[in-house]
Amino acid sequence: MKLRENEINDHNNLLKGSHKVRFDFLSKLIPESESIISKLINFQIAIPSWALGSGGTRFGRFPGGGEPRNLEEKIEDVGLLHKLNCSSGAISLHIPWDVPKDYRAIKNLAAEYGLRFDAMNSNTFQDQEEQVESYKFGSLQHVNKAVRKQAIEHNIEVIKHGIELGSKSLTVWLADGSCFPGQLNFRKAFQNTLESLREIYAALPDDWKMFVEYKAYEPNFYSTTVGDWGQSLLFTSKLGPKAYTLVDLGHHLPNANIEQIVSLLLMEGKLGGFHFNDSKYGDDDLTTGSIKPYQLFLIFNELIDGMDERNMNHASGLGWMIDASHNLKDPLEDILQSVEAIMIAYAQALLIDRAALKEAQLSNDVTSAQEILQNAFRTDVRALVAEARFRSGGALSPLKLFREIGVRNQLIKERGSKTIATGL
Ligand code: RM4
Ligand code: MN
Ligand code: MN
Repeated sequence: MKLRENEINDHNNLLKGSHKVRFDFLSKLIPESESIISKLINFQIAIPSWALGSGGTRFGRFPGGGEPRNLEEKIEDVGLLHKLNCSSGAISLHIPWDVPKDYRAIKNLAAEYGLRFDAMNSNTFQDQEEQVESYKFGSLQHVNKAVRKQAIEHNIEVIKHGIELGSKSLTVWLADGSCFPGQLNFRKAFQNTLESLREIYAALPDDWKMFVEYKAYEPNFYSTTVGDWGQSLLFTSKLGPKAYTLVDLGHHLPNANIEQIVSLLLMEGKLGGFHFNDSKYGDDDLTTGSIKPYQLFLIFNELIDGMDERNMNHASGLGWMIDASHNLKDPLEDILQSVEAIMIAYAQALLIDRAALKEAQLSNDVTSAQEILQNAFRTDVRALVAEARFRSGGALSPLKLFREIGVRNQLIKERGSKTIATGL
């Protein structure tokens, strides 16, 4: 379904008055509000094609109906989100869940919605029907060369799809690891993986990046071959300048200091991409900002600090993506909430008085350092985020409009109540 222009206008006209009161108040308080708004307008977050249907757990799945049945409908859904919030101008595809049949038609469709293709994702964590070798005991790490070869070829295939669509990066997330002590020779697994990644790296076009995503555990529960940022950094450093580490917020052991990881990876010029979500325990893939919004803000603090230090463009310097998949909420509402939380954390981090923070750090004024950060975090910047969206032609309240016009019911009418999107 497509939104009609007047639906956004009518909605905005109703909310404009109260928005203006809040925005005028805030812009008086924040002298740099115009520059923050222009940064917010430029900031785009890619939507993963596998988050548009209801996510399942290993115990069950409760599809909500109207899920996209194919790649075209997935693009349509992201197009709808982008129309509402003007901040989701990219889609990230997972192969083979989303193999494009007609590149030109898919590219045209995406362009119609103002979308570009973000990182391509390979999948060597599941066996496909037509596949000869099994990934049960790993893919790029596998003891059997034929399995490694198949996984390498799959990744090269994914790059080829990406080239056709205009993507510029490949994300490799491996489920490889072991479930029991003694199952794996750690060094051999690392070396096999490195050798395989090198072959994939060799197939990358010059203007592409490879993101190596780490994850502490699951589906393997004793060891993961790319288990943390240190292991990922080891791989990406050995691979070369086009290889970067990707941080997925849910892929750490409990209480890991993710902001410190981000800071050091940026310092080394090796942070490449980001998967936003939130978690209480593990890779919970909950809505971004729903559990630990302060952590999200602290991460953005380090991102801005580290990117500014290297003169990186906030919008294009890293690959920004949501990687969440929900089994209770409407997946589109969930993504709207995630995008909003990311924009809020970004805006708040832009508010930080960096000169004063530096001063406080140099004089070991711990109290002031905390005050400076928390002053920014406790500022309600929602009117700034809404203003940025409004100026781009989006809805003042995307979620409200989504419900007012009954998007889910319309999608169910169009697609049926029993549709199931490819993905997890
Ligand atoms: C993994 C990881 C990857 C994602 C898959 C579906 O846990 O987060 O980024 O591609 O899930
Ligand atoms: Mn991820
Ligand atoms: Mn994950």
